[in-house]
Amino acid sequence: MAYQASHQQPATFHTDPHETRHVVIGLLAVFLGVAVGVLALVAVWMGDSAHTAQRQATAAANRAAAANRGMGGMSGMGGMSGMSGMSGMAGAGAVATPSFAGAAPANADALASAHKAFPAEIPATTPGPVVEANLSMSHDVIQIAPGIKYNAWSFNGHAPGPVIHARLGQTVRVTVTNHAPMAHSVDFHAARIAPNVAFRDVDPGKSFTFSFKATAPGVFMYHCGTKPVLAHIANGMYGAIVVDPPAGALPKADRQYVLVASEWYLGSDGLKQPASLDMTKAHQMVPDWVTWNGYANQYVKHPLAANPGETVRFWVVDAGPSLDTDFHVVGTLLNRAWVNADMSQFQRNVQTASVPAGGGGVFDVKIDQPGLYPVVSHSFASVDEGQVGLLNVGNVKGTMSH
Ligand SMILES: [Cu+2]
Repeated sequence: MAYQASHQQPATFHTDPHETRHVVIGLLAVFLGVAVGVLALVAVWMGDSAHTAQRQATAAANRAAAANRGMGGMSGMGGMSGMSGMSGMAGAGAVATPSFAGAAPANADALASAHKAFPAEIPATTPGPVVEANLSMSHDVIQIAPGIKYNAWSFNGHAPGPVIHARLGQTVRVTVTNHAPMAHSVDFHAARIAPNVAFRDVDPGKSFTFSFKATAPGVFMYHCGTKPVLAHIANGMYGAIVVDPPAGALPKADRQYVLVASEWYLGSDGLKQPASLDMTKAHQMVPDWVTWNGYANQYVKHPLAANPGETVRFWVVDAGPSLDTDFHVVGTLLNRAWVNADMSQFQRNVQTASVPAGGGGVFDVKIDQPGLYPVVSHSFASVDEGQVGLLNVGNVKGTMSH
């Protein structure tokens, strides 16, 4: 009963002016002493911060130098073809190429219309205890925007790679076959497995199989984990795996779409010749293009569809390599947001939900009014660089004016 004891002795006040002066001087002295101590601590902290900043700068320079050495190793392994996915080394003092954002040939609109959009509809699950994920690694010229060619490294010839759809408790058997001129690997975020074994480098011409059990529901990234990982992801080696929770565990969805966000860092405009990765831009995180499912604005010309009143579920992965996605659907709220793809709970009526690089999120919208609803990252630089699609509710005509 300490609080009672403190009230047993009423406080007394000194009224003698001399004593008051002594008390004030004493308090002042104590205050100054404390202030000097605090200043000393601040000085020490500032010195330490400067050291930390210097250490971080040195570490960054070392990482960049190591990345360059990694590139050298690749060119040794793969010759010119191995190097074709790379330009603009990231060494100290390296200067990024200018921005090629928005580059477009004269017939860009026709090319956008003719482009076959990456299927965003979730693929069917596989019956039985095992899901086969066959991933072929290769180096291919792909298109990342109308008329923009890119020297990609890919799974199954496309970036993103195929969407894998598993159910909780199924075994995912992954077979990677390397048709590329350099080593690659695959890292599944949905797996609980020793990475030094399962995610190991696979040499050119070789094949490797490993299995893991899908122990958690959600949507997860998979990607090449070969060093430098920044380059392998930036060049297109990523995809999504959806793991369904048990039947009936989630509210019913009428439509389900999988969207993989990623950035592209180009060493040239990619109009005449395919562009290759600019590692300096990648380090600086200043992309030329940002995309849903690997191609700028593809769902503007080829919108995702829904009927009024339907629940549409988006399974979203942000492949990065470095930027987050701030998921937002213009004209509505996210009725349910399983943030970070934690399927055990959802938030309601969320305006924008963050999907971190290397992470996922699951979002439901239910739109009653027919119209065109843009699906964006509300980090709007990314919209300007191509990360926008349309959800066409009720098969309305026309397109967005903004
Ligand atoms: Cu790779």
